[in-house]
Amino acid sequence: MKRRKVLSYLRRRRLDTRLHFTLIDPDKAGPGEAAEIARIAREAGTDAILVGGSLGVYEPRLGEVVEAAKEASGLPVILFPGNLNGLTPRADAVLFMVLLNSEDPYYLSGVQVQAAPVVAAMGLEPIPTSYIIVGHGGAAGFVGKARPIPYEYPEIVAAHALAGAFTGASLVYLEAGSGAPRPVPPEAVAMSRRLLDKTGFDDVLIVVGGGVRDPSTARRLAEAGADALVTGTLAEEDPGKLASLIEAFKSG
Ligand code: 1GP
Repeated sequence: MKRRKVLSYLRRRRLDTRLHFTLIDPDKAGPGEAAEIARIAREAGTDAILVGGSLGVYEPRLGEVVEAAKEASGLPVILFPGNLNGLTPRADAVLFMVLLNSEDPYYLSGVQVQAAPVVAAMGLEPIPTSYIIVGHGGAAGFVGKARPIPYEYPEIVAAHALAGAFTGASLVYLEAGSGAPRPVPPEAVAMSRRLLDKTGFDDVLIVVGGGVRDPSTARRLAEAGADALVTGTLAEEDPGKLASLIEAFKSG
């Protein structure tokens, strides 16, 4: 494994454009659907495919979904695991996450200790990621026993983002939860961006996801300073709408 190959790709690409990631949940899409979503997403301008979910992820189906998405898109496939069962050697990298506002030590250090030797043995590139659950939180928030940060407290989100960066994260992922009725507020993104830049952590990528379904929301998040947007539900339900969403985010 070449160290940090996928992270370097993301950082390099970010110099030219904001990034878009398409999330495929193997509990909802099999290899055939994954290939179709990945192909459309690639044409729509997505930069990488995330594969993962909170429940119902198992081998060999996970590996088959990863393989199908990779083949159809030619893009890096990055695992987005809810637990140890979300790992497969067939991916390029893994978001190696600490769920920063979990109340359960398992999601703060327990699962990482279990996963680290497996990630190493699989030859997966770990991308150090602080995962921060905001507002609704979705299944990820519930399963990860998070204490979601209320939508009304952008300064608490920003404090988490800083703490993530100061403890070594390359990515800070602000998550409202898949299918959330409200996305992460742009104010929370803007405040995180401001503090990261002010403290010299301007190379930390802010990833935002959960409940973003329309171009104007995507544009507001871009204007607030998000580096990457993750789209899952829309990609599964209405992939034809990805192109305008991605265009709005990247030009915002
Ligand atoms: C979920 O942030 C992602 O982890 C994507 O959310 O399914 O709402 O696009 P959506």
